Amino acid sequence: MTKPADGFTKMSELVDALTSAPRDRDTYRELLGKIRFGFDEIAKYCTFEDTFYTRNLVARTDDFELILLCWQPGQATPIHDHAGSDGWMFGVQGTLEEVRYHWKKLEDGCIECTRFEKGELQPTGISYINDDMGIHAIENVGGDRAVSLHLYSPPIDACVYYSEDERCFKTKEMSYHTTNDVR
Ligand code: CSS
Ligand code: FE2
Repeated sequence: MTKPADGFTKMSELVDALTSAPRDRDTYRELLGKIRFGFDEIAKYCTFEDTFYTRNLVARTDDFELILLCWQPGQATPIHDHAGSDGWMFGVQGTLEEVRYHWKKLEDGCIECTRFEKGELQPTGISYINDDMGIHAIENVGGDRAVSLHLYSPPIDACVYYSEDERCFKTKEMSYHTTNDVR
């Protein structure tokens, strides 16, 4: 049985542990699995906008970035990649749907994305993706606001997304709505 003391009861404890850990997939996954804090530790990073989900920086080093994403009902990402990074998503609040896709180039040069998997992220759930596993889109399918904590290693400065209108991939520079590095 895991004792509560084995986990992180403060966001700063998680950040300290990530900062001092080696850049290692299994270690990062294990550390996320030790989150024991609740919404009170997360509330100060939350911002919501009506136009787009928000990306709120919690901590960043050369090895990782930890970001809190806040989603109004119906807000979604386009289909996107993760620029070669490992990406974990920890559910904090609400219900997020993840749809994974394979893609191929058609004879006319356009890109076609085919969905092959659908999942839901609920509070305390953890999902993982990298580019070898596919590209994906996330949507807040619940009736309430949703919040998720994302760990990318290394940090993602730009990613590739799928333009449904033009049926091609485009590059997007990533930005933060708020930065509140706790280190
Ligand atoms: N990659 C998206 C969220 S879905 S993993 C982002 O960081 O904005
Ligand atoms: Fe993603």
